[in-house]
Amino acid sequence: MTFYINQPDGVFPSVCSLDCPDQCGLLIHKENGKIVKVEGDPNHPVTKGNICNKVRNMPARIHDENRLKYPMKRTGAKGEGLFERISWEEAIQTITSRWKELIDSDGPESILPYSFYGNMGNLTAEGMDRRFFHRLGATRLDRTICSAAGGVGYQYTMGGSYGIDPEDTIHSKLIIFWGINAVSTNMHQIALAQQARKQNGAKIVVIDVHKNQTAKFADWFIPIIPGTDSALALGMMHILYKENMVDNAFLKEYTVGYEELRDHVVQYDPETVSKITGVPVDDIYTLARMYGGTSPSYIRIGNGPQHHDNGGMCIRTISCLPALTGQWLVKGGGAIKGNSGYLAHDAHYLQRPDLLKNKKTRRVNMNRIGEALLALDPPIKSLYIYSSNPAVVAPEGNKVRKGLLHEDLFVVVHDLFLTETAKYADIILPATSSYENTDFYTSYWHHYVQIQQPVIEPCGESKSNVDVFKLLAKGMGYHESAFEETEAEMIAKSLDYSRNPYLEGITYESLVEKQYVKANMKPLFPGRLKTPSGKIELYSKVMEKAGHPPLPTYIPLQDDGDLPFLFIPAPNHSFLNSTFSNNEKHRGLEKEPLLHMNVADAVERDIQDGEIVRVWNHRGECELKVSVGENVLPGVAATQGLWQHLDGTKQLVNTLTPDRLSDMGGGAVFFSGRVNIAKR
Ligand SMILES: Nc1nc2c(c(=O)[nH]1)N[C@H]1C(S)=C(S)[C@@H](COP(=O)(O)OP(=O)(O)OC[C@H]3O[C@@H](n4cnc5c(=O)[nH]c(N)nc54)[C@H](O)[C@@H]3O)O[C@H]1N2
Ligand SMILES: Nc1nc2c(c(=O)[nH]1)N[C@H]1C(S)=C(S)[C@@H](COP(=O)(O)OP(=O)(O)OC[C@H]3O[C@@H](n4cnc5c(=O)[nH]c(N)nc54)[C@H](O)[C@@H]3O)O[C@H]1N2
Ligand code: SF4
Ligand SMILES: [Mo]
Repeated sequence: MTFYINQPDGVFPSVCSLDCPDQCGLLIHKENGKIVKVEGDPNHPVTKGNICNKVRNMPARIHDENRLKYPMKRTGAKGEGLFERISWEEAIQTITSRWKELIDSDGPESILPYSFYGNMGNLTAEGMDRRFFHRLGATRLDRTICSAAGGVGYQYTMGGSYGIDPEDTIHSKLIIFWGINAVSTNMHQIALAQQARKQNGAKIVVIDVHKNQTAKFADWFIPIIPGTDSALALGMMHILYKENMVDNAFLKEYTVGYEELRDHVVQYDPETVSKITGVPVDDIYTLARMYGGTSPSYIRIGNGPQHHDNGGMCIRTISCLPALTGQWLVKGGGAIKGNSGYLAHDAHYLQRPDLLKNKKTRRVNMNRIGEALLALDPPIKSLYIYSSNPAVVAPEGNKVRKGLLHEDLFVVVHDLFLTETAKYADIILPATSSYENTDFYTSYWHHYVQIQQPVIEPCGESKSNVDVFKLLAKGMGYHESAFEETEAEMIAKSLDYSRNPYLEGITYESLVEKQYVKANMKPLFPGRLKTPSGKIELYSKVMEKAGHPPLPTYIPLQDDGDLPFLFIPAPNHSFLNSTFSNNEKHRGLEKEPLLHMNVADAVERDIQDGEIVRVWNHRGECELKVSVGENVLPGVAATQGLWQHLDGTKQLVNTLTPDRLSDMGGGAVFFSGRVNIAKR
């Protein structure tokens, strides 16, 4: 396995580790032991040699002089950002002795891990770490910040994270990008759509609250009032039933509740839906008739609509549409919300929840991390943060940062950089980049499993998540063999998972040999879904039991006060969440965050294009440069990018976002907050 590392020069296959659906195949060019160029691997069947600009500029990040190179301990006041170098021995000794004391005095649940998918490698993101914290008996973290609400909503309809094969979407004749900024966030779906456009004359429709790059790529952009998408989908269903554009044979064979749904959607007539969504009545008819009359039609369901109070129900509702027109039986027809179900590996083996020994340890929802640090009783006394940057990405940012400053909280941060979060650490540990590790990757969009073998030596004294948790286990005196396994063993055993037939034949050896191996795909239909009925559940008894309306329904957003704007702080093109926002090169590409507002709102407030405005609510305040125009509807303010704090700037958008939980899955509601805007 040290094969690539041992060659100082060459070109080596790799995989992009970022939390991005495309999970590109890469070629890493190495000279004198350093990465000098990253390009797409033309042999990757889906990504085909094309990669985004942010990863083309990855060498600047990997060899950035600001990479953390050795462990450090805090020397100044909490949050001041003053640290001095220590050895790994001292770091591990400090952490484990503090944890042993805490376990004696307050119990293991006084310790909380906090992580997300800064590196999507399965061993890195949810392997040795989970084993370690299960063994310790720490408070458990519900990792809900990204797609929890939509995941649950989609599951109610479809039984799990199963959509169509994106490679089939070149056959589509209508492609709807619904609340996804795919030009920035799923660029190979755009490439496939472009191919469909060329070869089949496919029409591309974008439904969004912001006329962003994806909206500009569309043949038809439909602006919608935030949080109202389920009403639009229900209005489409109303017309599909009324005008006999539904596929009755499919509904009968493969769904439950299609008759109840027909009666239920009578109330969502286009006039009513237009008032809710802001979409003109004629456009609702045109969209429904286009959808009902075009085959294959494909909906790429994004993360935007589910980052709302009603996000779960919204995705549950949109995901009913392809069933109405029987599109699941057509190659290139159907939908993708996520596809992770196909590549599910043996999580029980990898994460070892049995090490908890049936202890019912408490759970903290990561979207409430600020609240948990400030108010949980008994309190959290130590927080171990890795592969995530909560001081920037978590909602109610002021609460989060106040919580991190607590004198009694012992904070450890493991990262590649001194992030906004790391500034609050008592101990900082340096992390390797994915190019320095062994791991395996399973895309949540395409159907390929991929392997990463280390290409370069670790930067300075940095260590992978797997290695750090092995050291911590040793320091804690844990002797289970789970903490001894090699990466190769862990990959092999995770993939040896007979409960998922799609993985059959995919082994560690086949990955080493081929780099990319496709799941054994077969179409979803004909077949049995993992819903209780085995069919698409247009009517869901499980939802009813959980207290939700059993049929798709429009539920308005929660009351967030009466400030005039709904605030939509989405990701941007050149960063990956907050990753890259601390790298010179990428900041330069992005220049600065803009706040888009409608010209009517700007005129009313005497705000000029290009000036810096104050954006605030009861949670906090930001200052952003305004872009006045028609990119958003009146009453909407959109910005992009999770910028780190720079001295003298107020650009931490999550200062303004609510930490309420969505209707399903305990998801985040980044886009359901209200703000006011005024001249500075
Ligand atoms: N370049 C880049 N790529 C990324 C990321 C990144 O930060 N940068 N992040 C990665 C991650 S972790 C994720 S989860 C994905 C997310 O990528 P996407 O699925 O694209 O999700 P978002 O960017 O959160 O939001 C998508 C769109 O939803 C719109 N939106 C907000 N509210 C509503 C609404 O109520 N209705 C409708 N119709 N639209 C709405 C926003 O304007 C935005 O254009 O991207 C991944 N890829
Ligand atoms: N306002 C607003 N907020 C949002 C969103 C939004 O749309 N709007 N999107 C949300 C979504 S969808 C998501 S997924 C979250 C993402 O939020 P995060 O999970 O915090 O993602 P990043 O900001 O990319 O931070 C990842 C961190 O992990 C570090 N890292 C990378 N690889 C490794 C490794 O191998 N080991 C260790 N120890 N560290 C590593 C990186 O250097 C980086 O600092 O943000 C959420 N926050
Ligand atoms: S961030 Fe996404 S598009 Fe860019 S290289 Fe990685 S997987 Fe590909
Ligand atoms: Mo995400």
